[in-house]
Amino acid sequence: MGILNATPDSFSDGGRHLEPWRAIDAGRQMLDDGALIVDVGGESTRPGAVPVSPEEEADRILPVIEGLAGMPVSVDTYRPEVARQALAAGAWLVNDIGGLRDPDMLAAVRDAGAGAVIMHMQGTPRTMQHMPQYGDVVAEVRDFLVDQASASGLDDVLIDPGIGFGKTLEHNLALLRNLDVLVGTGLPVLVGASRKGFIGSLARGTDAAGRDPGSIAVHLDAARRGAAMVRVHDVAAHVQALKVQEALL
Ligand code: HH2
Repeated sequence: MGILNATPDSFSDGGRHLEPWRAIDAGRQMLDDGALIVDVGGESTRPGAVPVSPEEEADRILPVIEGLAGMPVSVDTYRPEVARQALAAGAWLVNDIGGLRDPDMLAAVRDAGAGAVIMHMQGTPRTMQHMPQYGDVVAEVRDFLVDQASASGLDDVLIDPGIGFGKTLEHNLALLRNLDVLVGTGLPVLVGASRKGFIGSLARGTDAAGRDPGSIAVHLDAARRGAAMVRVHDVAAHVQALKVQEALL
């Protein structure tokens, strides 16, 4: 899954794809490079991010989704009204960081006969990194994802532990080291670690632009442990790494 943020302030690609033609070109390039789907977002959800209005979010993403019509596109939104418009404009899948907790979001996905990514998040982007707390992070995340997937009644879902969404470094590592627990649910697992802060913490001081090597390391490991999909900024580098790994297994 290639990440395409039509935002001014995303932590890694903010501002690069704000004009629709740039975003459409970048999305086509990701598909050419081997992405299975392009994930179009119109609001940054990095820690501390301030929400934009639904109108602003829709204005940013709809021209991009329309420009990629007929191609595999998901929409990265937690707002049902934005999801409905994106699905009508041609998106195939809703990537909901809210984990389908909002009944209107579930209705939007159902009405369109679409699929969804159900992601786990503790708190909200504004506050989630203040003091995330769990008893057993792996079991709690698994139970939430399995419950949401089965309550949704949808045929086509992926589950995602939500790396960095209300999680400390130790929580992220526990989820990645124990990915078999999520894979063991039988639901396809998506992992999104691309350029995230915990990679900077492990490789001290590396800024977002320098975190692709660490991102590839995490995603290769996730694929070996059975992840069905990884959500990444640098599609070409990941496709190459995954192909080589596959040949070696
Ligand atoms: N991470 C981000 C956004 N959406 N969706 C899923 N399913 N999984 C993730 O891990 C995930 C996500 C945050 O990353 P990014 O889109 O690169 O940045 P920003 O939120 O600043 O736009």
